[in-house]
Amino acid sequence: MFVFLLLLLSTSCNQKANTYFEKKLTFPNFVTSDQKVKLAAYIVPTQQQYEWQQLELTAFIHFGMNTFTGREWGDGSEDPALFNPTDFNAEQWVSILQQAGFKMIILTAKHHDGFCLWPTETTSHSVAASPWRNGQGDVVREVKEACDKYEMKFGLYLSPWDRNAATYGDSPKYNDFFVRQLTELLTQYGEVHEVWFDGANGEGPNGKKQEYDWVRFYHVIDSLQPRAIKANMGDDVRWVGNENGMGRETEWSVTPLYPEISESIRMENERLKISATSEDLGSRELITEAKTLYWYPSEVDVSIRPGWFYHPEEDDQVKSLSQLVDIYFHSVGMNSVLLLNVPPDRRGRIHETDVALLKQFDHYLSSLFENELLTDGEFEWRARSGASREYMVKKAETINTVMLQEDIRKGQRVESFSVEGWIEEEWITLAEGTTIGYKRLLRFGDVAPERIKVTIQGTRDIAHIIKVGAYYASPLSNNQKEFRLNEKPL
Ligand code: FUL
Repeated sequence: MFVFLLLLLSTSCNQKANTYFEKKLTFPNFVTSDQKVKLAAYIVPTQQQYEWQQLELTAFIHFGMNTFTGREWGDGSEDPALFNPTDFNAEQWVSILQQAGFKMIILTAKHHDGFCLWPTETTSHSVAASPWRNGQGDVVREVKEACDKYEMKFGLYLSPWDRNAATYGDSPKYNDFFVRQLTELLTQYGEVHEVWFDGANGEGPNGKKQEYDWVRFYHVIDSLQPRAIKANMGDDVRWVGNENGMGRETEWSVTPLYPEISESIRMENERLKISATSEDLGSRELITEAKTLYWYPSEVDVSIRPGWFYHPEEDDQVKSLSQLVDIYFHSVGMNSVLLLNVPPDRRGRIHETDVALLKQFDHYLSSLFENELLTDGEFEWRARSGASREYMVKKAETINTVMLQEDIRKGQRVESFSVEGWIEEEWITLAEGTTIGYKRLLRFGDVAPERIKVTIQGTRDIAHIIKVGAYYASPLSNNQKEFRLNEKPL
């Protein structure tokens, strides 16, 4: 690898260098700060991470014991007899989400209460002990079969924190138990495209804290489902840092952040003062301090309702179309994948209100982006710092939205850019930004320029811009319900 590094470092900006580092690069000791920044531009996603990024819209399904108890976090003492959907229909979930443009579904196979949605052999606290389908049901299987039928990808959320398991807190024993659960899920249901671990870690019944064996969990996934993306506490996809649907203005997929699966990584994150919620995860200053960089892109998880689980009293608090569209612009439009939670109700169906909203959401986005208003934004532009390029707007068309995309297979490089419009014989700034990455969407007031000009003001090496688009987004009423959590974007 050192030979590649030397070659790359000796290649000046105007020569073609095509040495890339997939997912991870540890710097040798001799590199300068500038060289580190240049090397960061050559870190690229794995094929699986690249395919995952292109999904753009993925759906979370929180369904389980909490659906029937009305809670968000069960304590594990719930009677399995409570789990009894009256009209369970996984095909309804999958078909609705597929028609709304979602490409993957991630199901909570087990939440913190420990109740398993599949008939596991590891515990009696599962659907097998419930009255649903006379104890013969398997939610995981029905969802997976529906996903296969509708050509949707399928992912699993398996909570490491388990408030029912007697061994929780007895670290080696619980880790064995968790590995058995993981093994069942990864061997009995065909291909699993994403495994989502959250980091919640509570006390065990005996007061002991559970030490998860993350390295072993990763190994189990890598050996049983080598193509699966490991998310959140996994090392392929990181949590954006909030649950409001808000990505960062500056969102780097190349970062020194790594999930804290060992003491040495915990110490390195501490040395760099970074965590999933940090505002800066990829600046030049941070790269200069870093020893290792990763391709570790962001996933924005947010619920369509106030809670993650369905509660009938929240039927009138489903997000509005304008809130959902804002979330789309702040997630997919900010170099992230959106993971939108749509929790089925006690019947085991997605509620009519949510269905109607998903249809409107799809309709809005399709009509927005199907109508491309530039004539010539579809070819690769290799841009150096300071380079500009003009694009023709279709005659007499009004625009208020711009899309920019880098070819991330050649790294994420752009640090700052601007978009101007030629209006009444002068260039007017329409939008400015920092990172682009896989996709950047910008909104501005209605204008009808003859052409637009994109300037790449700063880039870490030649930027590969593969798409510039312009669109007209029809106005959405702002007079809608407030966000439940209205913290500012990071
Ligand atoms: C969190 C959990 O505690 C919530 O209940 C929910 O599942 C969310 C997606 O992750 O860590």
